[in-house]
Amino acid sequence: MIQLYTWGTPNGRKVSIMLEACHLHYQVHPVDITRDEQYSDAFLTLSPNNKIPALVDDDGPNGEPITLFESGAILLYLAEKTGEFLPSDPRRRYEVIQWLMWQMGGFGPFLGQAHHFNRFAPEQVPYAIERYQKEARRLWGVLNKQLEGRQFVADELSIADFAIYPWAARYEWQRIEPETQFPAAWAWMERMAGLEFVKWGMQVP
Ligand SMILES: N[C@@H](CCC(=O)N[C@@H](CS)C(=O)NCC(=O)O)C(=O)O
Repeated sequence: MIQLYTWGTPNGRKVSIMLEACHLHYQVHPVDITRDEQYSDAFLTLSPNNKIPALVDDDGPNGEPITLFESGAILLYLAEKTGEFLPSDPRRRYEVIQWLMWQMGGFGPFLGQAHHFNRFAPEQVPYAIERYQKEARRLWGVLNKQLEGRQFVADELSIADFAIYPWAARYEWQRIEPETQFPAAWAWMERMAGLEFVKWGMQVP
């Protein structure tokens, strides 16, 4: 059985979308980051970086348990475990991996900063709001361009879509209006939102 330690945030939901997409059985352990539960000693043994998500699979490589943190690593692990949503052809595989890395290194962290300064910072910091707003618009532009004339971020539905979608779905916190500003990305979002396993994954925990 797979144990998922998570909270209702984009990085957690990437993994629940993948688990749902692969029809894997899993138990959800909510880690309430608004109550600092990510700093508990018990959670630290699973996630040394004190962040969700973390995953434990009793049936890991060679049948031995494995514990993982970092959502991108977890997505790659699940894709390799199941043989799904990550093509085996090297060219197509690296196409997916590069967009996964783009999300992990750019679309996630910078939009996270936009969320913080737009919604949660105890004071208005115009420089920071403008800085992350500008970067959010640039990143959305990159995504939109990639999606022009395509169904999915890479050549087929993949872990890259699962990684990017939950961040895109928080567009209001980023002060982005994808329907008018980024129509190709919006069409993809509607496509993603219509998938049953995405609906389920987005409700975890
Ligand atoms: N690079 C990490 C980032 C994880 C991350 O930032 N998780 C956030 C929630 S989306 C978290 O646990 N925040 C709690 C904190 O920062 O204390 C991943 O993708 O797994």
